[in-house]
Amino acid sequence: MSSQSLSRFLIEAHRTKGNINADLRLLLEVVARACKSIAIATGKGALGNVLGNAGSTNIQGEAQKKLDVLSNEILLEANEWGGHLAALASEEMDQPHPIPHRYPKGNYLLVFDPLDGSSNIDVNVSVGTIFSVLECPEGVTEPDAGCFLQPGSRQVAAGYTVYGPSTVLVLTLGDGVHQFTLDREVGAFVLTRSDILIPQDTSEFAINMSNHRYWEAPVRRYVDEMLAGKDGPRGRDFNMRWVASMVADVHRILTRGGIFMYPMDDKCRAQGGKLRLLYEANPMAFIVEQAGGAASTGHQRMLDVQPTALHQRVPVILGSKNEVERVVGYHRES
Ligand code: AHM
Ligand code: MG
Repeated sequence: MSSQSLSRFLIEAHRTKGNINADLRLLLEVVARACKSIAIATGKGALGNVLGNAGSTNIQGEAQKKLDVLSNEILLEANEWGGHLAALASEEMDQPHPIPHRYPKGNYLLVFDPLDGSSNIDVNVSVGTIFSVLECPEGVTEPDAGCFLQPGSRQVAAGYTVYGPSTVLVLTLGDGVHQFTLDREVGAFVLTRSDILIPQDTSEFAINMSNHRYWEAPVRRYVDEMLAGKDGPRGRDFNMRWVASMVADVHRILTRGGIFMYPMDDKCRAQGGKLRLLYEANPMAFIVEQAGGAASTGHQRMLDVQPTALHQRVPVILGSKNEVERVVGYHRES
């Protein structure tokens, strides 16, 4: 069977299935092209003088890495002139980036975490890009931050890339989840898995265990029961993994199942959680649900959360459906 490129996949989604239009097709092609450039930059490592801090901080008060800044610029430059976007927003920018007046405007809003897991850059562990596509509210020509405050259920597409041993791009258009692997010789993303399904049950969990004493009772109960293994109420052993790059942890779950949690805890309570709703939690929740999994804050389906701020944070629990439902059940009981 001949291999299918991302371009062909998108053309067929447009022409045959009709689930995207020409503008959305262009948008996704452009994001994928920008991700190829980011893959090249991250791949150069110390040789490209891209490691280390940029010497600046972002709106969240986090020190920006050189690659955070570079990846943000790559995505901005690639996307602002194509005529498919009304505005862009990013983890690395306080406010949305308007489309310069010299370019035509389109109807979509793009929001992204340009380089997720950036604490892993300098130690040569997988990082990635997360993106979400929304429609610009009708009649708005100069979108502000308020235009981005749409629940995740309104996303028209979402995806992420992992810059790991290979570069993969995982995409949903609301019609299943598909994985493309970058063919470095040809310079094209090639379809390598379609209609990905997350197993409903799992024996693997991902959480930053060092926060154990800060967690709330339901999460502590859930994790403690897994740690008790064969001797506890679950009656079997569990395995733990934590990459500290959400993209890599979620990708493992899409590959062999599992549950990922960055729950509410006493350390992040004041800011509402650790991970960001619009460009981390929502795109991943859309992908995970489309792959048959579940995503919740512990109290509410992630995709139903009504955002109130561009850089809003939320507790995140996602992955294999039966395990997510168990944690949500423990929240309900408490
Ligand atoms: P970032 O977007 O600044 O890289 O932060 C998000 C990352 C996630 O990828 C990851 O799950 C989490 O932060 C790791 O947090 P911790 O350092 O507590 O393990
Ligand atoms: Mg991130």
